[in-house]
Amino acid sequence: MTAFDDRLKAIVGPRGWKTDADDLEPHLTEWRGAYVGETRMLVAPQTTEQVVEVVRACADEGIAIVAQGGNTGMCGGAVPDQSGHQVLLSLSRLNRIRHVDELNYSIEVEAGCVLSDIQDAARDADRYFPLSLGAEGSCQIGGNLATNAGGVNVIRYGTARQLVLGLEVVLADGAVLSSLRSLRKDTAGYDLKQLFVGSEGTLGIITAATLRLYPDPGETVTALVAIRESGDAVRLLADLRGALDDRIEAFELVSRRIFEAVERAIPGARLPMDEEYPWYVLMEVAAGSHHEVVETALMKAAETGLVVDAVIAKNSAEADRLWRLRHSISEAERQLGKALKHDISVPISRMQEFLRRGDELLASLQPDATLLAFGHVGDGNLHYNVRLPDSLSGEERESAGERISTAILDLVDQLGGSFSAEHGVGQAKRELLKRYRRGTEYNLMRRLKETLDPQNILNPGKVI
Ligand code: FAD
Ligand code: 2HG
Ligand code: ZN
Repeated sequence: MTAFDDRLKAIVGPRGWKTDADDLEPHLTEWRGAYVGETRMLVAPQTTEQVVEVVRACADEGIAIVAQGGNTGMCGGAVPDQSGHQVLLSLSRLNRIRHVDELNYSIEVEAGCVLSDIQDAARDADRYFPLSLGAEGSCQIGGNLATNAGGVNVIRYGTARQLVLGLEVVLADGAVLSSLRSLRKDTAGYDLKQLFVGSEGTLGIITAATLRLYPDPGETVTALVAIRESGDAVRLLADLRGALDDRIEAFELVSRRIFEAVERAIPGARLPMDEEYPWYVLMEVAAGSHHEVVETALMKAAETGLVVDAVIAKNSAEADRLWRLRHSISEAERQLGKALKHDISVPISRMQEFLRRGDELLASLQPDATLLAFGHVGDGNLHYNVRLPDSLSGEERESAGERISTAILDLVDQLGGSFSAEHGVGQAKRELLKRYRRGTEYNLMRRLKETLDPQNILNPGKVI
C-alpha cells in the first residue's frame, strides 16, 4: 500500500473506497462487455470537498482519474484503461437532491443522483423533469450531463444541455467552478458551464447541477402507429406538428425486426397489433383532455395513406407496456450479439435521403446484413445499427464492419450530420472525432483540453 493510496483512503473514509476484485468488477466492465479495464482503487467521495481533495492528490502525483456515474454509457468512457494505475472516481455517494425551487421551476441536485430519483423529486413537487431514457433507473445526472444525453423527450424539451441552468465542477487542479445559478437569462461573459456538458469527464468532474423543471404535461396520448416505409415517419411528423403544435413529447421510429427481437428477449413483451408492418412510430402527445385532437390528426394521416394502422393506449398501463417495448430495445439487441452501432443524426429534412441511400449502401456492400434501425427520428437521430451474418469469420467481420461503418458515416457527413448524436465519443469513437471534426474545430477542442487539463489526468485516452 503506497502513501498515495493511504492519502485517498483518508480523504474518503473507510466506506468510501474499494480495492476488492469482486467489488470492483461491475465498475470495470462496460455494460455490454465491450470494454474492460483495471484500477488501483475506486473512491466514492460524499462531498464536493472530498472530490477536490481526491483531485488534488491525483494532480500532485500525476495520476489519472476516470469519473464514473451509473456506467451505462455506450462508448466506454467510464471504464479505466488496463494499466491498473488509474483512479476510478464514482459519484454514486454524492447523491443528495439539494433543493426544489417551485417558483423558479428548478431543482439543485448532486451529480450522483440517479435520473429517476430526480424525476420523482420533481413529481413530488408537482413539477416535471423531462429527461427520460431506458437507463433512467441507473444512470446518474452527472453522467447524463457529461455525455449530453438525449433520450425520448428531446423533441419537446431538448437534450441534457438545454436542461441545465447551472453547474458545479471540480477542475483538474482541484479548483471549483461554482456556477450553480438558476437563471434563464445571463449574458455575463462566456457560458462556461456548457463547456463541461458533453465533455465526458475529460475537462472537469461535475459535482452538482441546477436543472430546469417544467409544468406537468398532464394527460398524454400514447399511440403506436404503423407506417409503410421508414421515410414516411418524417412526412407524418411534419403533418402532425402542424396539427398538434409543440405538444409532441416523443416520436420514435422502430422497425418490425427490432420489435420481434424485443418480443423474443423480454418475457411478456408483445406488440398490440395482429397485422405485421415493416415500420412503426411510437408517439406521445401532451393532449390534456383533448384526446380527440390526436385521434383526428391520425385519422387524417390515415386518409392520406401515411398511417396504415394505429393503436392508441386506453390507459396508463397500456401506455407503459408500449414504452416498455421501446425501452427494452438495447437489452434485446445486446442479447442478439454484437452489432455495428451508428448513433447518427442528420437534419430532419435529409432523413428520408439518408434512409434511402443508407439502404442502398447496405444492399451493395453486404446484402445479407440485417438492419436494426430505431430511434429518435423526431430529432433527426437514428440508431442505424447493423448486424453482420454469423457465417462471417472474425477477419471478414472486421473488414466488412469497417467498410460499412465508413460508408454510412461518410454519408452522414455528406448530409451535414453527426457520427455521434447522443452517446458521445468515449474511447469508441476517438478516431471518428479526428476524421469528421477536422481543422479549426478539432484543434480548438485540443487546445481546450490542454488548457483545462495540462497534465492530462482527467479521463485520458477518451474523446480527444
Ligand atoms: P457513465 O456511463 O458512468 O459515464 C459516461 C461518461 O461520463 C464517461 O466518460 C464518464 O467519465 C463521464 N462522467 C460520468 N459522471 C461524470 C461526472 N459526474 N463528471 C464528469 N464526467 C462524468 N443515451 C442517450 O443519450 N439516449 C438514450 O435514449 C439512451 N438510452 C439508453 C438506454 C439504455 C438501456 C442504456 C444502457 C443506455 C442508454 N443511453 C442513452 C446511454 C447514455 O449515455 C447513458 O445512459 C447516460 O447518459 C450515462 O450516464 P451514466 O451515469 O451511466 O454515465
Ligand atoms: C436508445 O435510444 C439508446 O434506446 C440506445 O440510445 C441505442 O442501443 C442503442 O443503440
Ligand atoms: Zn437513443
